[in-house]
Amino acid sequence: MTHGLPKVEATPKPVETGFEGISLYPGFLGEAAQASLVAELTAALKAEKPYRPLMPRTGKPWSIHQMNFGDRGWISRPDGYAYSSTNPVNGRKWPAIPAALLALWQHVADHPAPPECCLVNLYDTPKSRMGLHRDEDEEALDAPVVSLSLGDTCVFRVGGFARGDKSRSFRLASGDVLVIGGPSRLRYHGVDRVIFGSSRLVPGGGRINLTLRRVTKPA
Ligand code: MD3
Ligand code: FE
Repeated sequence: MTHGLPKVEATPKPVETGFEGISLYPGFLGEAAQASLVAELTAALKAEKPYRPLMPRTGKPWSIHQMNFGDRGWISRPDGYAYSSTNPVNGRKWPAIPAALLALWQHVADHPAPPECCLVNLYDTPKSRMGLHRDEDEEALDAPVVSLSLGDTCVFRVGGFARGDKSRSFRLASGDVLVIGGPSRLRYHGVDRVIFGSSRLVPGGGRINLTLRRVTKPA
């Protein structure tokens, strides 16, 4: 067990979210696995500094920091959203997706191809949030999105398929894994707020979200 994930027989059952295709695994990662992943991420983010992305059109900075692992990184710039194999800040290829996260995808994604993007969202101030949006820049919309939460709990919102549809919020705590696929893959979603100081896992406080996505259709 080098990847720090629970044994397969210890994998918890998902709880009902009320949305077909959205499965929540509360506490999928135990405290030891969370701590070892945070240590690995802290080291990686020292070499690859997270940056504040800019909103399309307005060029306004986001309230969070981001970076990517994997062959395809998701970026937000004044000219739009895109997938890029290189970091726009330093021009270099993104580092490889950590083995523990590839293993997480294998456990829960029920998809034959590996993820190509691991977007790291750092909710590092009490004002950090993410507005309602859809993940729609991927060619492989048949693949699910797998999300892991670390650190402070957040209030997460899921809506419908149009921006104004009714929505519901629920909390995501440290170690929780969310798998979004099937008929819910294109639902609107966002992060209303982070309950700052609710966890002591992340040095300096805040919340780390790791979102794994398949971007291209396998050849
Ligand atoms: C529900 N990140 O990076 S991940 C994103 O917590 C993003 O940082 C959020 O949305 C975060 O794009 C949420 C969980 C997630 C991802 C995709 C979804 C939930 C979803 C797609 C449809 C419905
Ligand atoms: Fe999203």
